[in-house]
Amino acid sequence: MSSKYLMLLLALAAVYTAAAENLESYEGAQLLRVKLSTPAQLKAISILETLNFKVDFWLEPSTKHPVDIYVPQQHLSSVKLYLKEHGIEHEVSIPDVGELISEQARSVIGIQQDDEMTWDVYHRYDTIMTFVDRLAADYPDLATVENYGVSTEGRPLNIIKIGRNDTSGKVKPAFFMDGGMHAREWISPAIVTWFMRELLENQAENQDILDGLDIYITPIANPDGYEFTRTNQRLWRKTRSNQNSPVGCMGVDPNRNFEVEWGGPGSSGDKCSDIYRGPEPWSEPETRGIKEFVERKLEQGVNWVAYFAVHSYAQMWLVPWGWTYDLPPTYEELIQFGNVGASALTSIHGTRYDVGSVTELLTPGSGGSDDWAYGSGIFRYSQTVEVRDTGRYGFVLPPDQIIPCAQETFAAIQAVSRFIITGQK
Ligand code: 0X9
Ligand code: ZN
Repeated sequence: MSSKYLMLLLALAAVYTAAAENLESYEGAQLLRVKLSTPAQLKAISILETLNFKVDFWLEPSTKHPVDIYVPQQHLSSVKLYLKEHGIEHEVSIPDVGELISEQARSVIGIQQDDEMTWDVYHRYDTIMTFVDRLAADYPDLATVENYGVSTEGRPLNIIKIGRNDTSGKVKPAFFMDGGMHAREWISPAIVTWFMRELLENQAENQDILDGLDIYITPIANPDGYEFTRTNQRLWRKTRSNQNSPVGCMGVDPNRNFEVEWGGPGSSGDKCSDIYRGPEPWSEPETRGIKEFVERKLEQGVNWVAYFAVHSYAQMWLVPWGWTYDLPPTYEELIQFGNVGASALTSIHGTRYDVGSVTELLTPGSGGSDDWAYGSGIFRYSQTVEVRDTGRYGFVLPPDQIIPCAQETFAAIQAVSRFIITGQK
C-alpha cells in the first residue's frame, strides 16, 4: 500500500472515529420476532412498550403478521422472561444490532469519500441533493428542481420534476413521490434517486413515461432526521423539531402529522413516542411544505393522479385507509392499481409483496401522507410502498440490496405509469 493511500485511510478513519463519538451505541441489542395468536398475547406485547424496557416495535403489534421488537442489551433478559411468562415464543432475527450497524459503517471507510452518488452505499443528504441538482443541470429539457420549503434545522426541501415539457397544451397526469419521510429507512432515498437516474439516463426505455407523465420526487422529505441517523442515532425515525418536552424528547413522526383524521388511532400524544403526531396537523415544515406544494401546483393546473410514499420495511403495497378499519370508497380500483405495481415488481427478482389496505395488513396509523393524499380528494390513487425486506435486516438493510430493490420497485413504477398513460388516452 502506498504511503499516500495509507495516509488517506488514516485520515478517513480519524474522521469516522470523531463522528462515531456522538453515535449512539446499539451494542448487544437484539431484534426479536414473535408471532401472536391470541388477543391476550397481543395485549401483553402492546403493554411491553409502557414497561420501561425501551423496546422499539420495528413492526407494530398485530396478530396478522409477525412482530419485530428491538430490545436494548440491558433489558434483553427481562423481556425474554416476560415473553416466556406470557407463553410467547420468540426468534432472534438480529443477534447484535450494534454489530450489524458497525459492519455497514466500516464497509464505507476507505472505499470512497461521500461526494459522488452511487448505489452501493447509502449517501448523505448533501451528496443526494447535489446529485439531484446535477441531473436537472444535465437534462434541462426533462428535469427541473424546485424548492418547497426549509426544514427545522434549515436544510432546503427540494423536489425534482421529471417529464418532457408538453407543448401541445394537453395536461399530463402527475405523480408525487415522497422518499425519506422516516429517517432510518435509508433504502427509500437510495431507491428514489435510482428512479430519477433510470428515467433520465435510460430514456430509450422510458420514452412513453417521459412523454406521458410528470413525476415529482422529493428524495429526502425529512432531511434533519436523515442526517441525525448519520451523526447520532442510526435508528432515529422522526423529525428533529423542539417540542419543549420536559424530558428532552425531540421531533414528530411526520407520517402522523398530515391532516386526515389527525390524532386518531395509531398515533400518540406523547412527545417521547416514535409515533408522536405533533401539537397540531402540519406542525412540521417538512409536512406543511408538501401540502402547500401540492396545493399550489393544483391551483396552477397540475393534474395530480397518484401519490407514492416510499417507506421500509415489510414488502407491502398499502392503500388507504390507515386511520380506520373501514375500506375506502374506491378500494377495488386502488387494489387493482396496487396489483399492477406489485406483479411487475415480483417479475424482476421474485420478491413477493402483499397488497391491501393499511389496516387490513398492518395496524392503524392516523395522519399518514397516503391518507391525506387520498382523503383530500386530490389524488385518485394513493399508496405507501413498504419496500425490502421482511425483517431479516429490517431498517439496517445491507447496501448490496439497494440495486435489486431499486430495479424491482422501478419496474412497479413503470407498470403503474403505463397503466395511467394508456388508461387516460
Ligand atoms: O407507520 C407508518 O408510518 C408506515 N410504516 S413504517 O414502518 N415505514 O413506519 C406505514 C404507513 C401506512 N399508512 C398509514 N398509516 N396511513
Ligand atoms: Zn416509514
